[in-house]
Amino acid sequence: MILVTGALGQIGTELVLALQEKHGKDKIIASDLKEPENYDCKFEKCDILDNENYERINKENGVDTVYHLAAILSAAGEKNPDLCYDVNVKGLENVLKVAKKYNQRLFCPSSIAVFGPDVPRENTPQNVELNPKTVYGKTKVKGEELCDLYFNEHNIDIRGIRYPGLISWKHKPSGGTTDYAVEMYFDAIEKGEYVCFVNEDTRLPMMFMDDAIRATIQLMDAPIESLNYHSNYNLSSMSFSAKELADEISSHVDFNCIYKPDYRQDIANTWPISIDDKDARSDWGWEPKFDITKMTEEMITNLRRLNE
Ligand code: NAD
Ligand code: AKB
Repeated sequence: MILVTGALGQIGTELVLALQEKHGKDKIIASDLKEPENYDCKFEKCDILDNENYERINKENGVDTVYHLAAILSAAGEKNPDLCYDVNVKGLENVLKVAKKYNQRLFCPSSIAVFGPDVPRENTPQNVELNPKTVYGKTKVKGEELCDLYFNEHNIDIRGIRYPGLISWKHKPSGGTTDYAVEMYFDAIEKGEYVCFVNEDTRLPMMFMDDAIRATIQLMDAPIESLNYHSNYNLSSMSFSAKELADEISSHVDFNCIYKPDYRQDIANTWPISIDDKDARSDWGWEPKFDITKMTEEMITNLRRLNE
């Protein structure tokens, strides 16, 4: 059985569907803090900090693989650092202990937030000193370290990707810094106007969700002998400024983008502009399929359909 924690979030919403398609609906259990209504998957309500309940769910269901997505993202983390540390570090420790006890395979995502402002911001390499400025980034570095420890000392098969900002239409994200790129699409369609919380020159690494889900499954399917890294693969697809994205959306929709940077600008300023992902490409054959043009066509088509 496969368990997905944080299943109701931006990635979980789409990963559960993809895993259901690959393995069959009865093989997937979704889990999150609150039980949703009319949810089309076996569901277990669980706070990741409640280790007794978390272990019970794993034991009772014979879980052998976990996709651990429960987390607090960067903007929410700056507002509530204690919660961010608890969920992202203590929560992960619970997941790792259970993975060790039941010999599970584990997917645990990291983020471009592990990088700080002192690394090369263009084509940021896989191996650089990690010195993030945000609470979220620090918890993600700690997460990578814990995963490495469990891989090396306890022989647990753990894999993970440093996702860039993910753009999707099935779930509107909240709590992240890269959310502006998603919100811009939603508000362009729904309101014809978007107030963007970073300035127009802000350029960050981004990826369409379909590519991110494909990469996740591809990494989990890769033979372990081919992997030179485990919980921390750099992954890249596209980079654009907020203004370039607004221009691209404007070629489909008549909308007005206003730039009013807030505290999230400071977070964005410390992150890379683009990422060098040559190890993911050579170790497990990663190649993105979506660029900004193709992604925008998909986003606009689907959001228009949902708003009809
Ligand atoms: P999200 O915020 O959309 O979803 C996280 C989910 O975790 C939410 O549904 C939330 O209810 C749940 N959660 C929070 N606290 C919990 C707790 N105590 N117990 C159980 N569940 C809890 O996040 P996401 O975008 O889906 O991100 C998933 C993972 O991917 C995270 O580790 C995140 O750091 C990483 N990531 C995401 C992005 C992105 O752009 N979406 C980029 C880089 C890395
Ligand atoms: C965030 O902005 O916090 C996430 C991330 C890049 O980790 N989307």
